[in-house]
Amino acid sequence: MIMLLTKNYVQGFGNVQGDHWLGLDAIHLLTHSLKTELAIKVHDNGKAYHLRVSGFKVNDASHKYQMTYDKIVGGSLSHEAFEKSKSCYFSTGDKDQDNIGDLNCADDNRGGWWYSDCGWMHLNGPWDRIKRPSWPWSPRYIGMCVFNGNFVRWLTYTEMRIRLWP
Ligand SMILES: [Ca+2]
Repeated sequence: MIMLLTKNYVQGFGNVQGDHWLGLDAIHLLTHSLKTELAIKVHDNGKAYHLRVSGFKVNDASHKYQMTYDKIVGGSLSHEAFEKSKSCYFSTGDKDQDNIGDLNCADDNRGGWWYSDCGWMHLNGPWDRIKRPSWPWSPRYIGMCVFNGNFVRWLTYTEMRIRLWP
């Protein structure tokens, strides 16, 4: 498995026809001076779940690509899972900027994200569940997922879109 590093997440990777990450610098440019809406869509067992967020912003490199927003305005996906990432810095396998001192969540989850702690939401994880015995709340697997405090929703598809606030 490829471990994507900070430079990959900063510059972006993939292509828009398939797996794609726009890049933190580009996301910052799109969001820093305009009010935007972030729309998240995920699939779990063929069923789609959504989240709409107003005022989504990603700060620049000197602020560790900190993510903020005004509020979650709706959607069927766990609000709490996304709220955990508010004001968090972006962590990657080679840059631990999460709030867990003895663990790099991005390394443990095999994907970059605005982690507070390791277990609530990460949309850039592996597509396949990978066995990993160390998580207390999920003793068997890592992979793209959302946790709502009670159960883990394992994802087969994730999408994040940004547009001007309507
Ligand atoms: Ca850490």
